Amino acid sequence: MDLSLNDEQQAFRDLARDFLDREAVPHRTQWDRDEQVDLAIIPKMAEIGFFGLTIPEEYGGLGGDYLTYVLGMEELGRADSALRGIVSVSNGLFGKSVLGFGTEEQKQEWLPRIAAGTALGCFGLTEPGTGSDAGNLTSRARRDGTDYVLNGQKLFITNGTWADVALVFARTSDDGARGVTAFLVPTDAPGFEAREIKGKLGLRGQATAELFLSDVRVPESARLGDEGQGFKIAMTTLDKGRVSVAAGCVGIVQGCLESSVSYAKERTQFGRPLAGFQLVQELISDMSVDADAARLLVWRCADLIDRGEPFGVAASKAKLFASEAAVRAANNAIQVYGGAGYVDEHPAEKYLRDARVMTLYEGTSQIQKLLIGRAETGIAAFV
Ligand code: COS
Repeated sequence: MDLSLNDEQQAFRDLARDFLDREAVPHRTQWDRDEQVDLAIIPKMAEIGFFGLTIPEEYGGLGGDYLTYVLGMEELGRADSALRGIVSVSNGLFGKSVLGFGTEEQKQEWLPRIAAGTALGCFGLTEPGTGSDAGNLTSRARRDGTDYVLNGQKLFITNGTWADVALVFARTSDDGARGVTAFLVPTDAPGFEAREIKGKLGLRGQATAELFLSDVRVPESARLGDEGQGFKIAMTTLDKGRVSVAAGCVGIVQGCLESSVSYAKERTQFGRPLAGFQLVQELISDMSVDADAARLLVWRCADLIDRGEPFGVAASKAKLFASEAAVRAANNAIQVYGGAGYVDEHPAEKYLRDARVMTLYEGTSQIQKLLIGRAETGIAAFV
């Protein structure tokens, strides 16, 4: 595998970093305090191409390779994970599901708007009663003539209150994971309601919502894939989503490293810069190794995806390692900053609060370990 970036990949990474350093980094603390990013950044991010990464040019996207996508996610994670989440869910979880499983009409209807950032998508899988046990979801879709009528509740849905369209997974039969079907539900459909969840530990700038579906009627043409194919669609999409989360975590580790180095060189104690103390260098060295190791695991996934090879287990490894590394690095960054790191004037505490959910969502660390263990042994352990 060639680890050097080509000119286009390098140019996109530079463009993304430059843009985010100007448009996001100076505002992220205030957005976090406000519990909402300034939505004016969405069209600006779309102009850079964030929402069209991996969407083919024929649907208005950049049509870039997956390595370019993960470079973008890393830069977003370094700047503000709330922004990374908005993009990863709209372009990633929603867009990739439509691209992978949609009809030509569904692709034409949604992908150009997703790529342009004029529509946001969300991914309605998790429910109050089913997080890790996604195959057991209880939302229902009942056939009524040529329509489906959806009822149920979804929880922790990123973009939920901002989205124009929700990919909703609902049960069309009682056959476990095989009874789940996916639907593209416009969020202005009668009976659809989204309520924002406030008071999160991190990712405060993004809208995380609870969705309520009460007799929401959609036509058959809103069904994504076949009846009973929903769980596979969710799992296939989450495999890629986990790469995206992992890439964002690489950005968190990188951000922790850069800010810790800079603070440790500035701040003096006992008559010398913190950076001159061996125990501080140890903290920094651990971040540096974690950044490289996590990035290599993520780039391997991108390489497998770009070559059309299976990548699910590699994605679990990348997500497991990078998310745990992000928590470690952010915790160490606070240690470098000392008391100053406990206050949001410096980025370390936000990195820690944002990192914490990375070991939970899109499959907990425990679920990743089960998937890796299952692949190594060939035995599906009892979850
Ligand atoms: N890609 C494609 N198909 C997949 C798949 C994948 N990654 N993983 C599972 N499937 C298919 C299986 O092949 C199986 O198909 P068949 O019924 O045709 O054999 C079906 O889906 C059921 O798979 P499995 O038996 O492995 O399902 P389990 O109920 O054992 O669930 C876990 C496996 C627990 C690993 C799965 O539910 C999971 O990943 N949970 C975490 C969900 C999650 O990430 N939630 C957070 C969402 S935040 S947006």
